[in-house]
Amino acid sequence: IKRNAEDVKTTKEVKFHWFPKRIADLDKCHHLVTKFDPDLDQDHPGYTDPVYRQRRKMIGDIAFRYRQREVYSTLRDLYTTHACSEYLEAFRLLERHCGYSPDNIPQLEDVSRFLKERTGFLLRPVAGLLSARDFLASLAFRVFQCTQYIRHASSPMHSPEPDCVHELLGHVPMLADRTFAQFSQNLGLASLGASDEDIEKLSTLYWFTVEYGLCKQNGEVRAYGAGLLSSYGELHSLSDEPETREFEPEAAAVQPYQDQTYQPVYFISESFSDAKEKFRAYVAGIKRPFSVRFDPYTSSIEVLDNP
Ligand code: HBI
Ligand code: FE
Repeated sequence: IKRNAEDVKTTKEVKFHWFPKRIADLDKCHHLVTKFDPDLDQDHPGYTDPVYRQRRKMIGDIAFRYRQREVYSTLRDLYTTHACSEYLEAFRLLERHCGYSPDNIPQLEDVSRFLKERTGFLLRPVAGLLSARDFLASLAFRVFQCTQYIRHASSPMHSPEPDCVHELLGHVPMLADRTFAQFSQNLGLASLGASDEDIEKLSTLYWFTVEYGLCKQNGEVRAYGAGLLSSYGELHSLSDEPETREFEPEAAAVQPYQDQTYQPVYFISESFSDAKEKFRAYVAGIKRPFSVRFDPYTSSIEVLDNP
């Protein structure tokens, strides 16, 4: 986040405080004085009134959310040069039809309806980070568990956990692509009833594809991973030519990953069809005493005993 570096300038050893220079910089003037906050001040007339405090919190959250405009516009500027064509196509449609814009956070229901028409994926609200097993299982049904809250306003460009910026700008556009949607569902199907070790491998595969995957397009390297597409810093850092390897599920499934800082290595796929085919071959090697099939008519899983 730029603010820290600019906080104190050291030109000719003269130090002064950072101050806003454009009206948009007021997004950074958000430091509340909390001494009369009804949640913290025992003398506040509303301190003992939980209904009042909750309402205050809701209104306060709307004020904080105002800063979303900064994240949205900053990321969007990078997409033309860094996102894959499937992402760009869906993003255009989401802006045209689904209320994606610098000063609006679209409703889950509207976005879910859009995805349903494109690929059959549904969004389902979730309160936070799920266990890998539960998260992957939902993908088997073409259901994407989607957080609703937004990151903390003090750190607009970074969130340690998924938030609605990550879901809406990272995951949703890719879920509108048919091949990518099928790949995601296949990951989910492979996870059903799998051993803990296999869940760990599938999660790591998910990490290096759905979250941090790169692909080749017209001789260029483009991002399709949601973790990249929702992080200005990491997406931008791709221009510094980080270490990349050709996507191989066996290798990606056991590659140590980084959830505190940028990835030390990225995997590049030739195309989504290619990634999907390689993954199919990988899954065939996972031992399970049964196989599963998704029945789209009833949205349920059929379990078939292996002979
Ligand atoms: N839970 N809500 C939520 N969102 C995710 O993206 C998510 C998760 N749990 C686990 C997870 N992602 C991945 O790290 C893999 O383990 C599947
Ligand atoms: Fe994610």
